[in-house]
Amino acid sequence: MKITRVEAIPFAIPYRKPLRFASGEVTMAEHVLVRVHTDEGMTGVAEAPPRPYTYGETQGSILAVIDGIFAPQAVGLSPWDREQLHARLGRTVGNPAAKAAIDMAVWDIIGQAAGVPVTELLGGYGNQMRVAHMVGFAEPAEMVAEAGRMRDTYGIGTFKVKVGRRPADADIAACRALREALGPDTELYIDGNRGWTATESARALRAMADLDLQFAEELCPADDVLGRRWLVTQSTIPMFADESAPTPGDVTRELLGGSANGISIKTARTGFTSSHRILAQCEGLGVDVVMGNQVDGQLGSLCSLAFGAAFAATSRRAGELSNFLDMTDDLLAEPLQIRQGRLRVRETPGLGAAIDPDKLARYRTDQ
Ligand code: MUC
Ligand code: MG
Repeated sequence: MKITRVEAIPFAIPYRKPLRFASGEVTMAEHVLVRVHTDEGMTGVAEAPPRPYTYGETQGSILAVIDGIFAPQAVGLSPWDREQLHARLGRTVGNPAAKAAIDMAVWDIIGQAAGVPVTELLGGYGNQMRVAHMVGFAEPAEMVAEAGRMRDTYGIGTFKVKVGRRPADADIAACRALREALGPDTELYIDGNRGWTATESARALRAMADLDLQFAEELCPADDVLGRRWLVTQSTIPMFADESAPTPGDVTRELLGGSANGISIKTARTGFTSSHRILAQCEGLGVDVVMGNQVDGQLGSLCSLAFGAAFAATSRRAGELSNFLDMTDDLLAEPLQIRQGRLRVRETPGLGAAIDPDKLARYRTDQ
């Protein structure tokens, strides 16, 4: 079997309400659908969400790098030669979401060819994950109402609260209001998207010390090298690296440099191949992981779920799998359904991600 074509299709689906966080905001899912075709008629799919404020990629840059560099490197390879594909894509620096989408679409083909779900191919630990929902910036009462709606409608019991505003008091008040409204059994953690300095972060953590936060993600920039190390020594909760650790090398630097003691794994930026490497690194070092979300649509969330459910370490915590709930529509023919706070992987070979052709025709922006 040979790869014959790699298609990169831009699409735009509006959000019902924007998701706001310290490094940016998302109002429209302007993502890229990647379809990898083979000479045996099998097609693999994945999506690439551009996050310019995190990795510098835009929808246009993802299209250009796939059409101009990655597609020619992939065409002619067998989908099974994924390490060869990985090596070829790796010759170009950066472009994590573009590379990850091709990698995952190829794994989708491998699953279809083998007749097994990708989750089983990757590890086969389980078939479901608990879901964590991300609550963006708003007034505390609005954030409480959103979390309550997610709990009541979908049974979600874990929330990641976006922080990093200045002054920090708005975030401290929101976290306190969420803890008071949701009670002690709800799991809460925070993500600063580098909005604070290390000293602002330390002060905010002290003010929230009684809120039983599980961990804190990326409160200050990784380039504040000594400040971040100092913050880790101050903190009574684990400090997770997200956008500061998008490659295995960055993970090593953050962990061994003492700048983080947990890692967010995002298939949207490391696909299945590099996510697996990062997971093995973290397990070997005895470091906790969480399955993160790059504000993915349903296809991206299905990919995170397929990976997260495949391993014990990634299944332990709730995975961030619910950002798609805020989109007005999606491309998947069979929508994801969160029930009792959980998402189940599909039993179909590959990813089980059939694309609705009418929806794709409606939302693609290249025709
Ligand atoms: C997160 O965890 O930071 C926001 C920007 C991005 O790249 O991912 C999201 C969520
Ligand atoms: Mg984050």
